[in-house]
Amino acid sequence: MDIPERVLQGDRLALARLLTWLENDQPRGRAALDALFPHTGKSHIIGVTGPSGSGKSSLVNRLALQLAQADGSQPARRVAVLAMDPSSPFSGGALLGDRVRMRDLMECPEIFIRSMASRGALGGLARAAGELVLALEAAGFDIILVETVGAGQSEVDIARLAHTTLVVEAPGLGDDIQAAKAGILEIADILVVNKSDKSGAESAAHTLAAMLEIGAELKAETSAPQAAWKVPVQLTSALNREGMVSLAAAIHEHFTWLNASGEWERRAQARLEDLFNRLLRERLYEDWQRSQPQANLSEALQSLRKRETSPYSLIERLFS
Ligand SMILES: Nc1nc2c(ncn2[C@@H]2O[C@H](COP(=O)(O)OP(=O)(O)OP(=O)(O)O)[C@@H](O)[C@H]2O)c(=O)[nH]1
Ligand SMILES: [Mg+2]
Repeated sequence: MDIPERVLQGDRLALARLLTWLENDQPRGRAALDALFPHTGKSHIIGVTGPSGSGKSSLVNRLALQLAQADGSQPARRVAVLAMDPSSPFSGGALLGDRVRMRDLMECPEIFIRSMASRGALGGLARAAGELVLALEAAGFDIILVETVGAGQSEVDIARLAHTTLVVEAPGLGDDIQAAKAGILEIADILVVNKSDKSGAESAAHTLAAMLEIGAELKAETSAPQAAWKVPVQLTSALNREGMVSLAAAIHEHFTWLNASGEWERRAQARLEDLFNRLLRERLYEDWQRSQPQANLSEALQSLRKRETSPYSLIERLFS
């Protein structure tokens, strides 16, 4: 049996191999994804972002377990976790902590975990994250949790990849206001204040709720009146496993809203178009680069370095 067929049947080794091909941008990965594409589009993609150290990995760990198990209103679900790993060959180590924390997930057969090197990636996501998510969709996971690198910047990319974006804050990081400035609150569908076991969590939650309120009023003034989603603020403690039932319920509510409002379809389309545009850009660039005599480019860059030609005129010249 070939890789796409095995992936469709839930073969985890085949899935792991496919993810590696995609991560390394191998042609056989693209060929497999080509075959799998009709089977994508059904998973609920949940992005988890927020400042470094707010507890994203710990929360994802607990949340995955919560979402995988059946509760009063929900059946058991198959959950995949895709975590961006910022560790460089020089600093190493970063993932090791996550691995230890994720150990209880490894023993849970409903949950699949994968980390992905995100060195040099912008916006908190690795370049091929979108392709890996497509492969996970084809593998039939009901829910895909994607944890970004905690840069504390505005990780808007994740909001374009996910149906539901969780922004995770925590008291004591001293950057609540910082985060709001960087526009990270704007991308939140659900705001999580983690480390509720620490002092200052409740007041941080109140401050953030007030900021969201102001943001929502401003938005209401500028955009068309529609069934707007009101961003809830959820207090959790990943450490003490508190607030997970309520967070899972908020996620389900957002899922219901996405479907009722037409946002599910709109976000799904935007995601596909993003992926298509990126692949198109890469392809055009590669083709163009291949068609250029090497001497042309080196010469052009030389005159750029000497500041004889501006980047603008250089591009005009190369295309004329
Ligand atoms: N007190 C307390 N500590 C927590 C909680 N959740 C996570 N932590 C601790 O906070 C630290 C950071 O947790 P991580 O889960 O690695 O945070 P992260 O946001 O994934 O960090 P990066 O991936 O480096 O951005 C660890 O020492 C955790 O044990 C919590 O609910 N309460
Ligand atoms: Mg982490």
